Amino acid sequence: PTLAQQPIVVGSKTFSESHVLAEIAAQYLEAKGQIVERRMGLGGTLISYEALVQGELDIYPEYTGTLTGAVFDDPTMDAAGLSAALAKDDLEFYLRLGFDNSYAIAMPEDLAASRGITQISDLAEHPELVVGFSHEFLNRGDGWPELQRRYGLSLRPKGIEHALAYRALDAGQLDVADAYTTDGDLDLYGLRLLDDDLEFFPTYDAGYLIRQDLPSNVRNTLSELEGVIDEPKMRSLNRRVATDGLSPALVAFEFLRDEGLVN
Ligand code: PBE
Repeated sequence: PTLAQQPIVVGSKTFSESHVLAEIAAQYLEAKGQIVERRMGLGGTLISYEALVQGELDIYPEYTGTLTGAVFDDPTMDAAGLSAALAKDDLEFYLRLGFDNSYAIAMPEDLAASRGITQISDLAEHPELVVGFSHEFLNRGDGWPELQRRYGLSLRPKGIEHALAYRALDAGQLDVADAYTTDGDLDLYGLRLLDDDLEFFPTYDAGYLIRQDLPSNVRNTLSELEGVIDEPKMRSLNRRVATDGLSPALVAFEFLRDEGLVN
């Protein structure tokens, strides 16, 4: 065998895109002869990041804006600053998969139209709106506390499991929620994504965050996944989980097969 046989531990955060991307890495490495252990659905960003630092994980999918905003609390950090900050923890944002998955603020289209709301700053005049945000968004450096400050909003958001947010908007239980821009079921619900007119949200390029001590043959194998997923592709993979009810492992398997990455 050309690859080291020490197991490589691949993990994910709790939402389905993270799970699909982790499965893509895990199954691709396995197809090349690498033994892999899985720790999927570990927790939120900080738990996953810490697990990587502690060596409980070797690889998990992460996003540039999440690292600068939520882990390092410095949204102004550039690519070089991010590499340096990660290197201090013996980590590396190893490769970009080819898409951006940002937070966005979503409202039902007809509600937004009837109140004349097109951009986030318009929310300042609508304190009556019922707002639900995903738990992590409520507390992150690139989330609600800073968004509220930047836009001067006086809304009172409550926490909601992200997987339930679109249905709650659809059922009229919520007026406003945070969306993830590559969510597969986003299009189904007739939502308006409000323009981020003060350019609050950073870019969230997706990629694999790895430990620097990852063996070079594993790195080389992983590097073959650079740029393989664009935004429409990621949305369609997420739709397979959210709408078709397939497991992230099956969606990852079919992706690798259909792209000719494994046979
Ligand atoms: N995101 C959008 C979040 C969840 C989806 C990429 C900014 C994150 O995991 O950081």
